[in-house]
Amino acid sequence: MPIDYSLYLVTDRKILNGKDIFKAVEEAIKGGVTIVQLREKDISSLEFYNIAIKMKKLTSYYNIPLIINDRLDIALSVDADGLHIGQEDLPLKVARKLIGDKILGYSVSSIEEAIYGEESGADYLGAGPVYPTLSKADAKAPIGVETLKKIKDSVSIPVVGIGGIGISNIEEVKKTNIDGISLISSILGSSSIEEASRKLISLWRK
Ligand code: TZP
Ligand code: MG
Repeated sequence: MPIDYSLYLVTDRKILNGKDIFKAVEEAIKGGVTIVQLREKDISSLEFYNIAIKMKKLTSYYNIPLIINDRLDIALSVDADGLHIGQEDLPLKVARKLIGDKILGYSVSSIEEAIYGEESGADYLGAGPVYPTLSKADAKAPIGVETLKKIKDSVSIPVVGIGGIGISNIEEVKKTNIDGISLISSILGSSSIEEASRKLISLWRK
C-alpha cells in the first residue's frame, strides 16, 4: 500500500512539557495524522528502545506507519516501518543497504541534496526548514516555498515540507504540490492535539 504522507507528525517530548507522549500521539492519530516519526534527542539507547517499542504497538493498532529518527539500530530492533536520516547521520547508501525494504526518509535543504537523495535510495524526502522554526536547535536557514517547489519538481519520490508549517501558511505550502506536511509544534504545542490535527488535515485535503 502506498504511504500517505499528508499529515506527518514528528515527536518532541520537550514541547509536550510533561504530557504523556503516547497519549499525545494517540490524540494526533485520532485527529488525522497519517504517519508518525519518533524523534528523540539526548536520551539513552535503552530509553529510546523502550519508547519505540511501545510507540510501535500504538501506531500498529491504528495502522499508521512508524518512522524512527536517526537510529537504524532502534528502527530494526522494534521492527519500525522505516528510518529517517539527515545530512549528518549514517550515509544514505549504507542506511539503504542495512534497512532493506523498510521506508527510508532523507532530510534535504537544496535541490542538489534532493537529487542525491533520490539517486541514493531514499523513499521520500523531508525538505526544509521551509520557515523559521524553534523546534530544531541546529536548524539551517529557511529555504522558503520557492526552493521547496523546485525540490519537489526535481525528483519523482514523495516530498514532505518541514519547519514552521501551520494553519497560517498551509495554503501557501499546498501550492508547491508537495506530498505532505511534517510538523511538531503546530500539533504537539496545541492545547487540543486532536483538534489541531483535524483542522490541519482538513485544510490540507481541501
Ligand atoms: N527538521 C527541520 S525543521 C524541524 C525539523 C525536525 C522542526 C520542525 O518543527 P516545527 O515545530 O513544525 O517547526
Ligand atoms: Mg538526524
